[in-house]
Amino acid sequence: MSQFNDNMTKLLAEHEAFLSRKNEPSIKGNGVVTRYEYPVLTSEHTPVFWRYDLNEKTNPYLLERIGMNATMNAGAIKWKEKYLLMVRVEGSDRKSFFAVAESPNGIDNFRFWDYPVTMPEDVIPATNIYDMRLTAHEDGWLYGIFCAERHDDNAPAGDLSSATATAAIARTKDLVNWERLPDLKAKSQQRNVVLHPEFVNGKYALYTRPQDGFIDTGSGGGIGWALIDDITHAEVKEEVIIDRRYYHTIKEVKNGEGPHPIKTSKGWLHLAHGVRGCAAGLRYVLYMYMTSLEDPTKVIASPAGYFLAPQGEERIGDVSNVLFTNGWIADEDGKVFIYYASSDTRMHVATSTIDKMVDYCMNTPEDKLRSAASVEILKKMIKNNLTLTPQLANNK
Ligand code: BGC
Ligand code: BMA
Repeated sequence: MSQFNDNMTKLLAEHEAFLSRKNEPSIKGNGVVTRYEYPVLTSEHTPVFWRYDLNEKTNPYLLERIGMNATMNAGAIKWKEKYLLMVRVEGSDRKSFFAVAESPNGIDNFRFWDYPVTMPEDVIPATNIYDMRLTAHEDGWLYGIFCAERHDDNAPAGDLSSATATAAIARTKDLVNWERLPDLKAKSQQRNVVLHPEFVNGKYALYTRPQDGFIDTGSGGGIGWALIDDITHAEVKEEVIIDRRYYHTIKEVKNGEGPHPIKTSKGWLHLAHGVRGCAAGLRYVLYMYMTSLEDPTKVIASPAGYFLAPQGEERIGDVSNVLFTNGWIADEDGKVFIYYASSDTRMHVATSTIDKMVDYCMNTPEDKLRSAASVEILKKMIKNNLTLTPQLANNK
């Protein structure tokens, strides 16, 4: 065997061993979710034949030709009994694109489909596309809503960073062939737009996230809700804020809907991200809330604080101190697979159940927005526990 063939065989064998590695629950959990030892997807999971030219004539040194930088912010769906992630893959050229990765069990053995998604362009081509939310809508289509980013040509000459964020809409029946619909029309810029899976008053419904500028949400008060007459020419005419931001909370600076909510007998179960600023930059954590089945604009449960925050290696990456989510899968038996990215670098899974998450939402105290109120809530818990179990008290 030639040296080249030898090296290539080794490269492919090592990659196969890496892809088929079993993932195990990590030991410590808080009861609500189980985290796992390994990330489910990293840039190293991308196929060898995406990165290497495997032709000895054109690549005699067997060098990587196309670098993959990150696999993050994935949409998710159960599809033909497989767990599918619609991954935001970012090349070393900083361009993001979508690619599907599939696993038989949702926890490990994720493998990318051979080709990335060919997403048709809207009238004005986007520079970058990312963070797709998948919704199997009751109209029979599978929708993908994602952010399309373009340079802001109104910026002063030489300002190459100002950009615009718009919600792009596409639909498919097979996750391969996509029909691109016109981008969402709205008064403000929009990122983190998510399609609700059911019609509401006969209309499509969107979770929105109005923002004054590309980064600043400014007067955009939080996660919004808008009814859409025609999804093929979607326009936000009226927008109400359903989940507000508050001073000195985990969502002081920004928040945004994660994947579309899961319908439960107690209400719609939501997963979202909240952002606060600090000396180290922006800190992104995940939180939950619930809305009413009768009126999906009405919040019925709002547990205080974060549900998941970056831990250990999750804290470090291209954009450190970030957890972000836009995909989860609820199985028929009530098990839920939460897919989240850490630090704009890699994808993880955490598992829970609908019952546990509903319990978490309904029975975690709300944020009363002041230290003194938090202490009162804590004292009540301590008092109840020590009344019930006096032997636990240290100073009797
Ligand atoms: C990045 C996103 C980020 C956004 C706002 C974009 O250029 O690709 O990951 O969320 O900027 O910071
Ligand atoms: C954005 C998001 C994500 C990203 C995060 C942190 O606002 O939309 O794309 O994970 O910032 O960089």
